[in-house]
Amino acid sequence: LEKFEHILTSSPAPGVALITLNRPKALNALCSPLIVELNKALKVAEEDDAVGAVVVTGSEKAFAAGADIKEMKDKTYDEVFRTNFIESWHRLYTFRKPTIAAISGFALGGGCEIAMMCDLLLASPSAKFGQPEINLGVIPGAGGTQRLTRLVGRSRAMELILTGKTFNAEQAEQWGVVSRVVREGSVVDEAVKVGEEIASKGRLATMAAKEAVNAAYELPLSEGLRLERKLFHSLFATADQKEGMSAFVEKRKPKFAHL
Ligand code: CO8
Repeated sequence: LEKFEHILTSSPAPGVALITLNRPKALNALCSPLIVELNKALKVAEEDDAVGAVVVTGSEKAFAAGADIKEMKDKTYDEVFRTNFIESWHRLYTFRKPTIAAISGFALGGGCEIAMMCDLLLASPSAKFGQPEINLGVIPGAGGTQRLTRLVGRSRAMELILTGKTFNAEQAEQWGVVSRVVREGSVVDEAVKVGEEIASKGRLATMAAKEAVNAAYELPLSEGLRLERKLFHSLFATADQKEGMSAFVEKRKPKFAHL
């Protein structure tokens, strides 16, 4: 595994890659070099057949307290436009295997946006979410106005984004931003457990499922249903479909190919 400066990578369980944001002194503020490293780690995980799911986490105190304000402070319009600033963050969303965010502490601004790019979010009771960009004279730039709105609805998203106020883990669960709040101190273990379970399924099926569910946020219903059916049909070309269905009929556990 490659050595990085701003992130840590490990394989805590079979089929699971764990990426830990690791700039403790800056509460994991997302500077450009960190995003470059994150994208490199994702590329490795995408190409590694042994990886079936990726967990992204931060520290107990902060998942990530946003884009690096010190780095952004003096940027000009010319520069952010020319370099398409923030565009490269999107790599996490186009990553093709399932991703799980394990969130403790602050998930603010770009931190909240990075979490929402993951397919499934688990939170500690301590997790604190928000899009405080309005307090800095800007707006969310990595999907906050779009993803948060789709998750929590327009009026609630407007209140959060226009006032910059934060919301807690319980609210995040109630509103459907996270799938579960878990016991304090257990969020990474829980996320790794879910990742391990996902990685034990057929790889092509989990990738197809991810693609189909995320398409529900991109496509009109008739097109989404068509894509789902096409992906469903395509899975009949896989050994995992034969194995999965034979195992059911033979009353045994399936042994999927890419383990
Ligand atoms: N960027 C840079 N440094 C940060 C950030 C950040 N986002 N957040 C915290 N830090 C640093 C602090 O500056 C401090 O460093 P130092 O010790 O050198 O002063 C260190 O981390 C510890 O922070 P605090 O002392 O502030 O810790 P507290 O526990 O008192 O407070 C908070 C924690 C409440 C999280 C506080 O740090 C805070 O409000 N942080 C900023 C949160 C924020 O506004 N985030 C949004 C940033 S903007 C953004 O993400 C936009 C994304 C898309 C941009 C698109 C632009 C085109």
